[in-house]
Order: sequence, then structure tokens, then C-alpha cells
Amino acid sequence: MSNWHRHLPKELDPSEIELTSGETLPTVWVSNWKNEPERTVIHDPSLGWITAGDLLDRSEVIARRLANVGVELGDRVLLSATSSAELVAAHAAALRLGAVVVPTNGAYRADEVTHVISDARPKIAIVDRPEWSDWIQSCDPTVLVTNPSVDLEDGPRVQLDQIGARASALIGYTSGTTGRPKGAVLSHGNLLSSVRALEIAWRWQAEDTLILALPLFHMHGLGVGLHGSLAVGARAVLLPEFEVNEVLDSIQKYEATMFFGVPTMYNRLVQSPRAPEISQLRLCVSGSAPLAAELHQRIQAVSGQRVLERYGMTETAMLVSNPYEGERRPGSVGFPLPGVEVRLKGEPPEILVKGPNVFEGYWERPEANSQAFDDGWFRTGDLGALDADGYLSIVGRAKELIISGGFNVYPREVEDVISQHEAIQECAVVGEPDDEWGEAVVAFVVADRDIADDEIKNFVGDRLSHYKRPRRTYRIGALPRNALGKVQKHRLQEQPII
Ligand code: MCA
Ligand code: AMP
Repeated sequence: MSNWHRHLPKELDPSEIELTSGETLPTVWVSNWKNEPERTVIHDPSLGWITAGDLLDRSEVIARRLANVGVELGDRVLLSATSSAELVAAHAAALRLGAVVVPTNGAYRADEVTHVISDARPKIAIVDRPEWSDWIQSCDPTVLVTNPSVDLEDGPRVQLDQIGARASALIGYTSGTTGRPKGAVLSHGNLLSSVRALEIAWRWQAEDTLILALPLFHMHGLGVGLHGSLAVGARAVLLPEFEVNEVLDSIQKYEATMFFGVPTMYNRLVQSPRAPEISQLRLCVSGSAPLAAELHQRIQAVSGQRVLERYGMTETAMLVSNPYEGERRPGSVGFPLPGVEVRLKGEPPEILVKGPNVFEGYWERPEANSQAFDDGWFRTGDLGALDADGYLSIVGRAKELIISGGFNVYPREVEDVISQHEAIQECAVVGEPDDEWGEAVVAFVVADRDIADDEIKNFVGDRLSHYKRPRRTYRIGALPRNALGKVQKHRLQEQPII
């Protein structure tokens, strides 16, 4: 299924489309910056508008500083901070130098951080949370830790923008099906082809201004919002957190044209008496988790805005999108984006994908790579269905994954932590449908004594990111198991609560 011509404007001849021009993210950005250095491109929460010329100069200064402390082509640079122009400049600097950025969720706790450090072995970590310094250095004292302004000594001139499209740009940590998070290695070609496809499909133009309240350490905020804005030469207004009134004020103040968010954000927006204000945006996109058809319809009812839902993954960037022109079908993710091929295989049907956007493999995980691909097609672990008009819907997951407020939670990771609790004999973690979060993390435990929700919540919160904490804990007599002893998670809800 590659009916992606349905995304093209009528006047565009498909043979003219070039998604993989051999360029890299920074060569495209730098060319935009050099063409119009006076143009405002990024709005920083405290500094205000930053121009293209500022980003060009600032990224060069930081690239020299990084090179001066020994960062070389292919070296990993861990990046984790609240959204700011400094973070954008540091990201661009690392890429211009040919380093590989490892964006890392700022909510991570010690164990999660040290896993990434020992797996990716970055040369430097650019972070804004003071406690991370100790965590990183106790794991690997050779990693240099600095802040987002990269306050290091200035260095001599260095060669920039030398790498090719096949060079690695990002390592995004994601768990896939099992085990501890593994790094998905994305090349410049992967990431650039994805934003080129979005530029065409969403009619993204230099005149656009995006309100970007998503964190810049996952594919949605970074790979779509930031990379897309910089590649198109458009503007992005960075908000350090999502707050409904702040978003609505920013839409007015900066005459924004676009907003990208996860369903939890739309759920909060639609409850505001000011929700009709989003009607003035040219485009609202939702992704990272299923947008309930009822929420889609409610947003349209209060604001007239037809949210465009799309589907992506860390390993593939963006895959499938509802059309800009034509029906944006609630409950569906639409058609494959330009360049992307999708097919359904097996029973129940799993979504397999191919395209210039699909990564080549996980960082130093040959076994995981052989399982991830089926004859050159990447296995998404999502289950799909196509309707008569060719719209794709995600109808379930073959992988064990909970998506809470757009953040992914792997039950196994939470179960491993709860199992360490002195009163717990065994446990199983699942997602429960939840109006606000889409799915809420909940734990079923077999315990020696009564266990309060907060006890497990705090126990997990001390060890893992806040969004992985179970919102509820149910004490049951025994975990339901099949004849082979495997826990039957679909039967947990039937168990009597003690
Ligand atoms: C915050 N809390 C959460 C979450 N976020 N709990 C569960 N799930 C969450 N996602 C907790 C807080 O710790 C707090 O707990 C309570 O909920 C309320 O916090 P609040 O301040 O209201 O939340 P917030 O800081 O406003 O965050 C909500 C959020 C945030 C803005 C929706 O979760 C968010 O930024 N989500 C976006 C994630 C994202 O960027 N995903 C893209 C992944 P307590 O009350 O106990 O203190 S990329 C991806 O999935 C693919 C590639 C794709 O297709 O895009
Ligand atoms: P990540 O690990 O962050 O790459 O998460 C990717 C997963 O998010 C996909 O495999 C899907 O399960 C889910 N996802 C992303 N977008 C959507 C969407 N629009 N609807 C349903 N699930 C989605």
C-alpha cells in the first residue's frame, strides 16, 4: 500500500518529489540560515525571538567548543534539557560537527540515565538537571557534563557540515517489545526524508509559525516539530511546558498557524472555555497515541478545527497521516506519507513498513535487528486494519506497551521495579483506559499485606520517571496464568480485589 499520491497537492507531479537529496539536516538548515540571516526562527521562552544568523553563529561557536574537548565525527552527545534556543543551538552544533545526538527524557531517574550512558557511551552530556551530573559521572567518570549553554572554553575553527546523508544523526532510546531500552539509530537521510514528506503532505511553508509545547527529547517534538520547522525555514515558538492558557496566548501573540500535540493535550485544550480560539490555526496535528474519535469530534464541535491525526515511531519517524485536503477521518491515521510503503501481514495483521525514513537498526543489537525486520520490512508491533477507502486504523498492539499522555511505558520495566518491593510476591503491570491519559499505568500485585496506591507509586517514582508510576495498585490473590505458567494479562481485570 503506497497510495501516497493522495497527500500531494494537485499541481505537484509525483516524479518531481525528492525526499532523499543526499543532504543532511544541518546542510539544509544552514543554507536557510545563510539565505536570510535576519529572519526570526525560534522563539525562546526567556530570550524572545532568535534570528537565523544567531543560530548560525551560535551553533558554530558551540561546535568549536565541542571539538575542542575532543568530540569527533560519530561520537555520541547526550542532550537533555527543557526547551530553549540554547538547546536548539547545541543540537545543531553537535550535528554540524558530525556527532550523533542522544536525546534523553529529562524525567529519567538514576537507573534510566545510567542505562543510556553505559549503552550509548557519549563523550559529553549536555543536561540541565543538577542531579544528573553525579548519576552520569558515577556511571562513567570520563563523560564530560555541561549545561545547555555549553559553557566550555572556545576552540579554534573546525570543519563543519562535512558528513553525508547516510551518517547517523540521532540515537533514540525505545524499548520495542522486550528488555531494556535500546537505541534506534537514525541517519540524516531518514530524518530529512521524513520532514520533507511532512512538508509536502501538510503544506508546511516558511510563513508558518508552530507552537511547540512538546519536549525536545522525543521524535514528536524534536524530529517533527523542531527539525521540520528548521528544514522548511519556518518559525517555532518553544514553550517549556504545556499549559493551556500559555498555548492559547501564544497562538494569539505570535499569530501562529500550527500546533502539534498528543491527545492528552487536546483533551485539556477542549475543556477550556477558550477552546474556540484554536480555530484560527491553519493546522492542528495529533500523534504519539490514539486520538479517540469522540475527542476528535468534540474538538471539531467546539472550534471547527479538524485535527489531523498521524502515526509514527522512533524507529521510523513519521509513517502515515490523514490528508491535508479531503476527509480527516476520526479513529484513523490516514494514508502512508510520501515515500513510505505500508503493508499488513499475519493474523492479527501487523503493520510493516519500508521507506527512506526507516532506520537501519538498533545500536549494537544485532539480535534485535534480525527480529525487527521481516525481509526488509520493519515490524512496527502495531496491529492495523484498512477500510474500503484505504484509510489505515491502528486497532491494537502486538507489543506490550502502555502509552500514557504520549509517553511510552514498558510494563516489564515497571514490573521489575515493583518486584523489588519487600511486601510484593509477584506483580503484573497493564494500561487501563483513561479519559485524560489515554491509558493509565496500573499494577496488579500479590502481596503479604495491604498496599496503598501511594506506596507503590512512590516506590516506583523513586526509581523510574514520574509517568511510569502506577496510578492505581490492585491487590489480588494470585496472577492468572495459563498451563505453561505465563501470566494472562487480559484476565487480570476479572480477578477479585482483596
Ligand atoms: C505528567 N504526568 C503523567 C504524564 N505527564 N502521568 C502519566 N503520563 C504522563 N504522560 C504526571 C505528573 O508527574 C503529575 O503527577 C501529574 O501527571 C500531573 O502533571 P501535570 O503537570 O498536569 O502534567 P504535565 O507536566 O502538564 O504533562 C502532561 C503532558 C506531558 C504535557 C501531556 O505528559 C507531555 O509532554 N506529553 C508528551 C509526550 C511526548 O512528547 N511524546 C512523544 C513521544 P503527580 O500529580 O503525581 O505529581 S514520540 C512518539 O510517541 C512517536 C514517535 C510519535 O508518533 O510521535
Ligand atoms: P515510540 O516508542 O515513541 O516510537 O512510540 C511509537 C508508538 O506510538 C507506535 O508504535 C504506536 O503504537 C504509537 N502511536 C504513535 N502515533 C499513534 C497514533 N496516531 N495512534 C495510535 N498509536 C500511535
